[in-house]
Amino acid sequence: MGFEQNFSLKGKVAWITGASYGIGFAIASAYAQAGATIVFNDINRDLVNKGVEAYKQAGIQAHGYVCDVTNEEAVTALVAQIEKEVGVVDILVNNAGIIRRIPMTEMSAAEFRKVVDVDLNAPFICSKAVIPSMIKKGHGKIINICSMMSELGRETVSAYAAAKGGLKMLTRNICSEYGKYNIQCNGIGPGYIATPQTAPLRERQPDGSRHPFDSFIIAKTPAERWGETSDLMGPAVFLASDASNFVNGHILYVDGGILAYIGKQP
Ligand code: NAP
Ligand code: GCO
Repeated sequence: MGFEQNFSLKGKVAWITGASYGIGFAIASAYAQAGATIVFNDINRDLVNKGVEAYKQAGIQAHGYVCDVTNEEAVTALVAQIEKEVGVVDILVNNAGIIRRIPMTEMSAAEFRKVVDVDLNAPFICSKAVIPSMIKKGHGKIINICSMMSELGRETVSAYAAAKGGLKMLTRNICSEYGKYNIQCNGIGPGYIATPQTAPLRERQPDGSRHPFDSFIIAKTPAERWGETSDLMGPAVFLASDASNFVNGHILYVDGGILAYIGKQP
């Protein structure tokens, strides 16, 4: 077999959470092109149906399920259903996530908890649900979608940064606890990517000028551009494939160089 087989996902079942669109959809599309069978979930039937259609338009027969990833009972039942209807999950991507941009002193504890529930507790719940079968099968890949906020803070994103910082350490702990079973758990830390989640940060101003945050990110990024979801596809395939079998507990930042750069002088 050629060296490229190391990057093949043929014969693998990949579950990407919250993947009706956005980053999750792009990663799932890359996995399908690499040969994987795609399973995704989203929070309501309408989103799942739109996602199944979007995958179909891309030539992908994806298996879509309605599931709130914060609900442990529902996730446990979903994994059993996936194993029955599709197969054991070989690759889990904890992608589903939310953000609430609220100054900390104005944020309720309930709002803080909700963000942590989706962005940190859910990856724990989903990982816990798939690991036993990965152990039995003798291999597994778990990829957590972290963030610049796994390393940096900024105004108004206290809950999100706390959750994504915790997700970095959950990644390292799953690596530490399950590496002996040939399970690799790594993270992808996207920079600022053009998706619905960041649309408010890129809105054109009434005078047609760039949003101030948009200009700020361009100045902070050596690549001098926002990332596209397609920028994440290659790194995601690498971390899901045999090519990364000795990479564990690592957060691969796909950020155009933001974390390495002090920022363009005004
Ligand atoms: P997005 O466009 O907001 O998509 C997030 C997806 O997760 C949506 O389909 C959403 O469904 C789903 N979701 C939310 N809560 C859920 C729940 N409880 N159960 C199941 N699904 C749920 O976000 P994105 O920009 O693609 O980001 C995807 C991941 O990358 C997130 O973890 C985000 O934090 C992370 N990330 C994004 C960026 C960026 O710049 N965009 C950078 C770094 C990291 P609904 O539409 O119903 O909410
Ligand atoms: C924000 C953005 C970021 C990105 C991403 C950066 O408000 O600062 O939403 O948090 O989503 O996480 O890596």
